[in-house]
Amino acid sequence: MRTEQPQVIYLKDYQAPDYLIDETHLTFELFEDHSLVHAQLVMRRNPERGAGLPPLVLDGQQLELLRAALDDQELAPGDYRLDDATLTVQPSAERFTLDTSVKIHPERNTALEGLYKSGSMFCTQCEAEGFRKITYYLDRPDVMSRFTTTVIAEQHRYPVLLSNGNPVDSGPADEGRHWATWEDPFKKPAYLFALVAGDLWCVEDSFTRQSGRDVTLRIYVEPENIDKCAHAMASLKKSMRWDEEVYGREYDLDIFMIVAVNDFNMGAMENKGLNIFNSSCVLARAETATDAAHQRVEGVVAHEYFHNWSGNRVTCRDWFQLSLKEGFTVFRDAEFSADMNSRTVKRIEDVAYLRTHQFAEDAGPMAHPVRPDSFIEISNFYTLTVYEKGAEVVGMVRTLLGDEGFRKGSDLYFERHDGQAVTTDDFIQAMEDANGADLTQFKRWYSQAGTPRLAVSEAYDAEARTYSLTFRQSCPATPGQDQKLPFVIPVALGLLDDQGRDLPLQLVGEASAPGTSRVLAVTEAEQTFTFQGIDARPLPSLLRGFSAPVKLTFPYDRNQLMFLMQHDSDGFNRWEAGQQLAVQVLQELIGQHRRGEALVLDQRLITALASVLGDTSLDAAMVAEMLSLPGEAYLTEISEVADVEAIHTAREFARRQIAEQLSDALWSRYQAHRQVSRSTAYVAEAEHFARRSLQNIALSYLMLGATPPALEAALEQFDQADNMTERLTALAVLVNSPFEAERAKALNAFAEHFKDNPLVMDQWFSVQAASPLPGGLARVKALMQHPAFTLKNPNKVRALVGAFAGQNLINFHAADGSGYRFLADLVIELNALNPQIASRQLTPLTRWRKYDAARQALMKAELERIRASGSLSSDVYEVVSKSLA
Ligand code: B3K
Ligand code: ZN
Repeated sequence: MRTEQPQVIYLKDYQAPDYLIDETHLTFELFEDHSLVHAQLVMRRNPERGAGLPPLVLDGQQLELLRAALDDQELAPGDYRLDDATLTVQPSAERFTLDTSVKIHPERNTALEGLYKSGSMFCTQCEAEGFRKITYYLDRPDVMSRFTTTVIAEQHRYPVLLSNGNPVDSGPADEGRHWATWEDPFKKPAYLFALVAGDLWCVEDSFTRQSGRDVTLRIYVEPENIDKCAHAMASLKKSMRWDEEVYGREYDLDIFMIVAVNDFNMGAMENKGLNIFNSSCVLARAETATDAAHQRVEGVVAHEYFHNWSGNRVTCRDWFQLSLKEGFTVFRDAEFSADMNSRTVKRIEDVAYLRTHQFAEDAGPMAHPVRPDSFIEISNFYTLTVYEKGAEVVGMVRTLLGDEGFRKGSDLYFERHDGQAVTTDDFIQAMEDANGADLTQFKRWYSQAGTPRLAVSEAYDAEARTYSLTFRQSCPATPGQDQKLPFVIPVALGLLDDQGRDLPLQLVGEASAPGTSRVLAVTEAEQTFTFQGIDARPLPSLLRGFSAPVKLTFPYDRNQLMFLMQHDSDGFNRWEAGQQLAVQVLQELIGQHRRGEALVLDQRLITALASVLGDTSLDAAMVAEMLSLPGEAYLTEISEVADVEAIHTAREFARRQIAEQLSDALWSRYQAHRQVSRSTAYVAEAEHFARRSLQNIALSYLMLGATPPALEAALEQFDQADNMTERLTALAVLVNSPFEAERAKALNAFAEHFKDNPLVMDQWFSVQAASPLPGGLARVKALMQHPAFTLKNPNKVRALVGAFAGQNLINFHAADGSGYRFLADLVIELNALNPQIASRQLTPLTRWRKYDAARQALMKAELERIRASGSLSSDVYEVVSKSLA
């Protein structure tokens, strides 16, 4: 907590460290009311920083210093300087050993950063700057050291003692205690340090590497969860194989461990050899986890595992380079998921998420480049821009260089920088060097914030048989960046003839057509490409596979969009055409509502969806995606000023129309799929996900009619389903229905059955918090009193508060400002408990510029109230002050 103006840290001020730490020897003595940390650091002057011995300034926060010694000489208080963030000592030789002992209080640590307790277990979270809450250190990623760690704790309470690397030795100690020593042979920055002590069971398996050596794999969980680890273990083995096959990357230790903890600020953490996971990203079995949860477990296990190379073996020089590891690793895990499941569906999900949430971030007060140039609190920069847009940037590099060129580049990158802490420039340099390419202009994607617009127009010349596309790019101003230079925008495209066939694409001046789908690199503010040999005006299919994170516009009419929906050879663009059609139709309805007119739905949307629904040759998951109308949050993002009520009313109206008019087709799809579900055991694989997703979206539509048969179907599915995917959707449709008695009964039955499973109770909270029925805030407030709810558990906060403010737009944006007041109160309370979670929950209020004047005033007033509420964490301070700037 601080009250004075916090410091801004700039990339341009980066300097290499004055000292290096070759070896780090740690001993932890864990007790119930405190813990002791003894550190021995074998250090030397950094030769890069020249001669002389400047003072050594170590990071350290919330530590009680018990002793310090330099080369075995005890230091007296006059020999060092101590403040609330640093310990300064004066070395007298180029090489020296520093010993410190500190007392800390993991048992009181509610921020869940550093060493803390989750339930009865000790665990750590050090990224980005949590290690300084464990011991005095050079807590920066360019200081890499070899660690040995000894943990001493009571044997009975903490039979399992873990740290990074390989186990070296263990044994009993006095007073019912025991110890274990771990040694990590790879040097690493402190943010990758981990320690776990607890009463844990583990599932063990092994993996044989390409080179033939076996790795032991262990997943540690609390005993009651031992039956929920199989999916994560299978995912881990698939990830290990995939990284060998696709990137040539082998695992490097003899053991790889995952530990599941209930109290965790994010999804998981890639600590070397000892990944610590939010239990929501490990535990999965049919009865308790949805298909989405299964896919998330697979994706997060892969993500953290892939970090072993993209993040750990090659790490970041400083935190401005965060996307070096995160963007690249998200790109890698998305490709893995695409290979394991349906590639097109994975792309649709990722793009829908990016366009809804990252585009909103890029248009708001916290907008920043993929490589930010300044921050106050680095925890605030684990953003959609660094992660998801960062992944898009890596994806564009691959699109521009081709698969083979990209692999050559990644091989060079890993080989050249193994064991180093590097920058995004180094990544691009390796890509350039391996391919003889020049990506100088491309690098603007790392330095310029904001979502580029790309307006496309066409011209057909019948006589010359040429067809031209003109691209005009621009990028709106973002905080600190008024003017932007042109980006390199790879546009994958095709041209369709009147039968929907792809035409050969031969640019004027080319001797032949390289193919029927190709990538044009738009590099100028305005640029025209002309194709030759085009016999009739074609229909362009632009930005196939969403080849760049831009807002592309082309003046399609609705008939053309329907044509693309049916014929585009690119599956992603078929979906995209459907979304654009739906957006046009919904915007028309929004206009009608605002003008007080009766709502009239363009029947072409029904026709288009009818043909999708009737096409049994289409992948069921694609049908489900195409039946999903753009969400309220996306409609908000693309509005100049979002009219919350109009958006909600228009979308609900369209959904009801679809439900009514396509009722027969929805019923027949629903029944056929439910029948298969009834007679098939649960399998966590793509084609089963697909079947259940279509079944569930059909049920959601059917239940809008609130007819007795729909109610009966929902109740049957709720009672009889053998898996959470079907049961939870049935619960959700009941919760959103007018059938009060059945709703209450289902909620009670569900809570009674799953009361001992916190992750399932999170789902129970979320379904209710997201319900658009009137009275949302009162329901959320009542649920906060439920015995299963606590503000101390981040999953609970996300399940209830996050779902309400992020997904229940009609209730959260209540015109009286009650939703805003509630959120601000909560942020003020969380600020003292867990600053990272407090700051995350603030996001919806930062979007105030999107709303009408009355709501803007209410939202700003709440931000101001938070600002004035007293001692703000740097996390909350940064977001509030930038939002009000
Ligand atoms: N690297 C961690 C994120 C740490 C966040 C710290 N506030 C998880 C991940 O991206 O894999
Ligand atoms: Zn990551």
